[in-house]
Amino acid sequence: MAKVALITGITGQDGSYLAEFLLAKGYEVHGIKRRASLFNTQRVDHIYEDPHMENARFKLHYGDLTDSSNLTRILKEVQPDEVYNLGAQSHVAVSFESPEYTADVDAMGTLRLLEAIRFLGLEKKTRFYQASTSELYGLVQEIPQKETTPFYPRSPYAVAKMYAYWITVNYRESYGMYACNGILFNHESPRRGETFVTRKVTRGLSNIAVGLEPCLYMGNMDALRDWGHAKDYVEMQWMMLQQDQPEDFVIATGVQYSVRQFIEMSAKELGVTLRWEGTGVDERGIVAKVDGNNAPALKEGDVIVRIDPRYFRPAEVETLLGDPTKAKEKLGWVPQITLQEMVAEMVAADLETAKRHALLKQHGYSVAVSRE
Ligand code: NDP
Ligand code: GDR
Repeated sequence: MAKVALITGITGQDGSYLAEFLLAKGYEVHGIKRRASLFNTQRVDHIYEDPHMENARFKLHYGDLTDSSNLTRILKEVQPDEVYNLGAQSHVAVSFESPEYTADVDAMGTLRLLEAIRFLGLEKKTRFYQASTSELYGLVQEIPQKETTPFYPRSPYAVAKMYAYWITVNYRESYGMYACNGILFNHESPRRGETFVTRKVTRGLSNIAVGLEPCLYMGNMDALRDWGHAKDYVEMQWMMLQQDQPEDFVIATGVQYSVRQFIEMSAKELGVTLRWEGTGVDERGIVAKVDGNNAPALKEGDVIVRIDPRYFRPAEVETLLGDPTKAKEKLGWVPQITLQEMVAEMVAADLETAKRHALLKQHGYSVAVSRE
């Protein structure tokens, strides 16, 4: 019998990679998608199976983490062996704008799922993965951060995720559930949401390179992050549910770069050298010197990155660096994709899209480019 998995957040970056991974392992994969006025399944359309087909192994259910009756109904119907709770309002800056909603989805949503599993008497059958985050470390108390490092959340998102972390531990300890937290550091890919910093940079620079946008507006360029590839990280989400005992793990690369360095790596990939002229809000920004052939619309001296205080956060997480020793030793984990390879993949994908949009624009079609 094929194992059955239920993924919340299946339409997101991680949900799509995890669904692919589980299907390849022979699982029957169920996902919860939100009702939206436009199609929101682009990231999983390539693995979509017609529900009219007999033996379809990929099934989507309408649902929402704010609705416990609906979660209970789906769990009852699916009877999953494994639940991956990836659904969340996952944008840190947005959580300052919508703190109550973020808490409802990210904190209470986790409780609703755990309680539904218990209510249905599935607590001994269903294994539970919680998408915890390096944002829990916030104002860091130790460098690098590991499983025992104290938390100090710095945003409504991180505070909500802290509740989700502890309620997962609590259900494990109270009811003997196989429930665990993956404390994942930032992970990216060409499927990353467009407003997270890496994707904003690769997409923005690609648009500038083909003349669709004049300039990229950024926030804190000095923030330091430990960036890995989402494809590597979803494998670890699965690994955590295959152990004899449930435990929490840090997943990270152990290497740190600044936002500024990420911009420089992306520009190099596009064939553009960058030079700073000042670093303050009103100063000139990052100036391009064109080397390669990929940047036809750029002229030497063009300012392509400016600072916009709108993107500063009320409280910032300045530095994150993970220590993945436990995952390496117990799960045998070694990340496969380097940051350099990931930047190349993201730039190539965004440049192709930018070129397609530029062509449409040339032929009189309107294309919306910058959306924050
Ligand atoms: P995304 O933002 O790409 O995906 C989030 C998913 O959650 C989407 O499918 C979204 O649906 C869904 N969702 C949002 N609100 C609700 C709701 N009310 N009910 C049900 N589903 C909802 O995130 P990632 O894939 O990058 O991250 C996956 C998880 O891992 C998240 O919980 C995130 O907080 C956490 N995380 C991510 C890290 C990263 O670097 N990527 C690092 C550490 C933790 P829709 O498509 O309709 O918006
Ligand atoms: P983060 O990711 O907040 O770490 O949360 P994000 O990519 O949004 O920001 C990383 C750092 O870059 C700085 N920054 C900017 N960020 C954005 N989005 N836009 C900008 O213009 C910009 N300029 C500078 C930020 O201030 C920050 O320091 C992500 C999410 O996926 C969470 O869900 C997840 O839990 C954590 O990673 C680990």
